[in-house]
Amino acid sequence: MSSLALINEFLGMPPNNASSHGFQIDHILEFCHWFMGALFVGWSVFFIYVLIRFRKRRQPTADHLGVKSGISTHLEFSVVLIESVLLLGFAIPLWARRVNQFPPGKEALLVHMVAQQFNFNYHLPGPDGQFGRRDVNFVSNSNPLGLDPNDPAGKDDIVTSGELHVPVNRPVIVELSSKDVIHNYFVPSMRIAGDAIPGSLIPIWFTPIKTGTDEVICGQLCGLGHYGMKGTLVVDTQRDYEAWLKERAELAGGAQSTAPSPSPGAPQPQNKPAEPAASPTPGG
Ligand SMILES: [Cu+2]
Repeated sequence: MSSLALINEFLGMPPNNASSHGFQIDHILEFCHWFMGALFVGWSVFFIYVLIRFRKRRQPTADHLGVKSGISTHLEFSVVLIESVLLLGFAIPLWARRVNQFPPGKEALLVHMVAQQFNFNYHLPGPDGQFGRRDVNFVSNSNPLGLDPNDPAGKDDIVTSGELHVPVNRPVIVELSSKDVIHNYFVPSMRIAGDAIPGSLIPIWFTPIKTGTDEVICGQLCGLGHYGMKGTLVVDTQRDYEAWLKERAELAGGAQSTAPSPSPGAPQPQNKPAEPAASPTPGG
C-alpha cells in the first residue's frame, strides 16, 4: 500500500505517500499510465505496419474499398469501454469523495491558507476555535492577513507564514484563498492540491498518516518568484502539535498589542475576507 508502483516512480511521483487517501490516487495513476503505455505501443506498431504495408512501391494505386474486417471497430470499442470504466468507475467517484465527503467539522482541524506572491500564510483560530475577521484595509507588513484588531474573536488567533504544523491521524481541512494572483496549494506527499484564487474560498482536505516534514509547493505559474514559492507542512504527534500551538499562541499574544491601525491605501488587490460562516465546516 505504501510502496510506489514502478511506473509511478519512473514518472517522478514522490515515493512517500503520507495521507490516508493517497494510495487511491497512486493506484489510478498507475493504471492510467499502464493503459496509456499499452495504447501508445499498440498505435505505434499499427502506424509502422501501415507505413510499410501500404508503401507506394507495393500499393501504387489507392484501394477505394478499404478495410472490410471488423477488427478495428472492436478494438476501438474496447478502448472506449476501458476509458469509460476508468472515468466513471474510478476517477469520478474518487474525485466526488474528495470534494463532497468532507470530514465533520468537530473531528477535523480547520485552517485558512492565504497565498501571496510568494508565500503561504496560515490563519488558525486559536484556543477559542473562532476565526477573527479579516479585512484588506488592515493588511500591513506586520499584519499580512489583515486581522481586525477590534474583533474579540481574533485576539487569540494565530498567523504563521511558510510553515504549518498539523497533528497526525486527524483530518485537516485547508481553506484556500489568495491576496493577489492565482496560486496552487500542492502537497505532493499528501497527494492533494487546490487552487488558491482571490475572492474565493476553496476547501481541500486530507488525513496525514505519517509524522515528518513535507514540502508544500505552488502549482500555478504565479510570477517571477514562483520557483521559490515553497512551504513546509510538519506532521506532529498530538503532543508536539499542542506544544507548537502553545508556542505560536504565546507569540501571537505578544504581537496583538502592536496591531497596526487601518491603512486604507494598502496596495492589496481585492480579497474577500474569510467569514467563518461561509466555511463548509465552521471551526469549533
Ligand atoms: Cu504561487
